[in-house]
Amino acid sequence: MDISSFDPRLIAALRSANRVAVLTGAGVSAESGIPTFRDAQTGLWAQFRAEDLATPEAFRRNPRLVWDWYAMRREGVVQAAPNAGHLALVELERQVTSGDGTFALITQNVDGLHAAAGSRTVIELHGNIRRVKCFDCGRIAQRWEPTSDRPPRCADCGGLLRPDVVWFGERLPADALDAAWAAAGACDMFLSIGTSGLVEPAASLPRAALRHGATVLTINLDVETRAAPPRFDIHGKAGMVLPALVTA
Ligand code: BV8
Ligand code: ZN
Repeated sequence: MDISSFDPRLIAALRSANRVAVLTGAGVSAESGIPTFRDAQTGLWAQFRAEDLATPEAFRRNPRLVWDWYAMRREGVVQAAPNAGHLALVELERQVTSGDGTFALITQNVDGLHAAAGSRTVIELHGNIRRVKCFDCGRIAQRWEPTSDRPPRCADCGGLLRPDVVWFGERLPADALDAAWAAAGACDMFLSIGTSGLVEPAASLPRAALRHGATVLTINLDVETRAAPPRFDIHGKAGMVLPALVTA
């Protein structure tokens, strides 16, 4: 993939962009070996839909089942490494902010791979699986002793520990959500990468950017490549398209 693969109007828009906002989803971590939400669950988890396990109701019903699911996912995350897509976004941030440009990286991913790649301004809309917090008092626990108790208990109030992620039906962290809306509302270039756009309120961010006159580029495996400025869609893998685009 090289500069000739891209619509010259898109390259021109990227070059002149001064306020860039990026939204990422599970697709940007797929090439790091982390299954997306759309990917069917495997093994003993095959019988469950991700949406059914990622809820406070599921945790109340069966805390050990939900704790074990997240422990399994956490294992996969800590063994994963950022891929070329993550690294290209670090380079894009460097390019945009080397002048007086602004850059915001908004992610739905709970894997922490953007920060691990070196991205500086990461807005985690749905939390981070590497942290746990108390289901009762909400206190964050960076470390927790893997005891026979699954889930382990809060050292302060004895409540059950849960992953510090946002479950369906739960409110997103206000500061992260406000920062995301502000970035989408002020940007002149919005990139939506590897997200199916099914989960709200994150799915509304590209629309907010479009409403404010931004150019919106979508990179995904379930869109066809097409150009209808200010919208551009590119069918392809983030780890392939992003490095070529940033180089271009
Ligand atoms: C809330 C953390 C309110 C946990 C997650 C309005 C309309 C309808 C419904 C709602 C609405 N407003 C709210 C809702 C309900 C709900 C919702 O949106 N439901 C959906 C299912 C309809 N939203 C909520 O519940 C939110 N909370 O609204 O609270 C409130 C207000 C006041 C008081 C109380 C409450 C909370 C939503 C957050 C839930 N938590 N994650 C965990 O991870 O376990 S969501 C989780 O799923 C992810 O974070 C992500 O957001 C989503 C998965 O989507 P994607 O990341 O896009 O991944 P997906 O697998 O779907 O797609 C991957 C894409 O990548 C595909 O398109 C594929 O083609 C592409 N791809 C694959 N490989 C590659 C690639 N692309 C490029 N390169 C590749 N290599
Ligand atoms: Zn507690």
